Amino acid sequence: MFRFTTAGESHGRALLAILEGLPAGLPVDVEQVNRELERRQWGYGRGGRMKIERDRVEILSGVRHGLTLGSPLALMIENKDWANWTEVMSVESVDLPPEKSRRVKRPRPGHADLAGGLKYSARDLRNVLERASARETAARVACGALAKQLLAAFGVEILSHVIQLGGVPDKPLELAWDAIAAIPDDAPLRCADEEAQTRMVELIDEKRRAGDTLGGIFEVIVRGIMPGLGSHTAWDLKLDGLLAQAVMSIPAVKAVAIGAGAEASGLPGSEVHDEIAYDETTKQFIRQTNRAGGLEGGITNGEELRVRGHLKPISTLRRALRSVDIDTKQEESASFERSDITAVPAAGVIGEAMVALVLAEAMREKFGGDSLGEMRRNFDGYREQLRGY
Ligand code: EPS
Repeated sequence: MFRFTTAGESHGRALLAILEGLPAGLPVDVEQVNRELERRQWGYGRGGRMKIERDRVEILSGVRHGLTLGSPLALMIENKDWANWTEVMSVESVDLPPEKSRRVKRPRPGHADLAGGLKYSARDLRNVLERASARETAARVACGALAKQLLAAFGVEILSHVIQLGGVPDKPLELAWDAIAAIPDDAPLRCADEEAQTRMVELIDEKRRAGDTLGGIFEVIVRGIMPGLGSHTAWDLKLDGLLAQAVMSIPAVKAVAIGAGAEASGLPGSEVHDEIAYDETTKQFIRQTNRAGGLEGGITNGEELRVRGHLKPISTLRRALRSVDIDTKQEESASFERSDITAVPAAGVIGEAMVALVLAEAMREKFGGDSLGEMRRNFDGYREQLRGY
């Protein structure tokens, strides 16, 4: 079984993850995991916290001499900011005077604060926000980086880019793999259209001055994926459903689309479905278009996988929205300490990780094997089967 779980609070000591189900014998590149963590931290519009953190992973188990053992991997990413929060986030009980307790009692509209407070009977909303914080996604990105390493061993590559931010440009960008792959690492918003990116940066500056925040849309693209992952046979085996759940679970994502997504519902079938042809030389079925985003019937069809995540604006606003004090029940403005203005490029990197984890699970399910060699034999056998179809 391929699965992962994370633990850790935003201002606690560390983030932790356990990842199970990688086959034995997979080479592990720790620096590649660190590069993914760095990519997640990058992006114009992040707040003061990203100046404090320098995320790096420590692998505590499951790897020996650079190769996976087939046993669970335990991962740790320290929170540098913990040094400033040792008392507030102490595991042992401590008596802090009210001015030092940093208790949160004015829930932010849009954040988990109030819903979580009601559910867990938390009178200090910090007990909710510490775990609801998007900081947790650093642990997901570390697991996703390892999933990417497994996928790369089978020729699968994953990228992401920002296709709209705060409504700029009017229509989300539609770009080919090469244009997305050419985005330089230091592009402020991981956007391939320089003119649009400049306008996005200006908009972020404007909203920063106004104490406001912004959302947007990222797209994850996967190339080299084999047809036949996922299944049409049961609702919970459909790969589009599994991807939607994984991407929807990213903080602030309110809609997920595959391929042409929502736009397809407004068009006639003749303008939506990707006509099928056969290439005699490569002996492969081909498509001129990919509005299905690489998935038909919940099964990969061999075309590029394209998944979009639509983010609402960050819910912590400097110009705070109206809320209610949970003690006095009086109107107050929502609490604010510091915040990002936007985090759409970071969400794209998290999207890559979540998509990689879902695909790694689907690959493990289809090709099995306890070692990488055994998995590869199964994979090669299936590829032969496709050639003979
Ligand atoms: C977050 C609030 C900010 C973000 C944080 C997510 O942190 P802080 O409250 O410490 O200023 O920077 O994101 C991260 C720390 C991260 O690593 O992505 C929130 O409330 O969700």
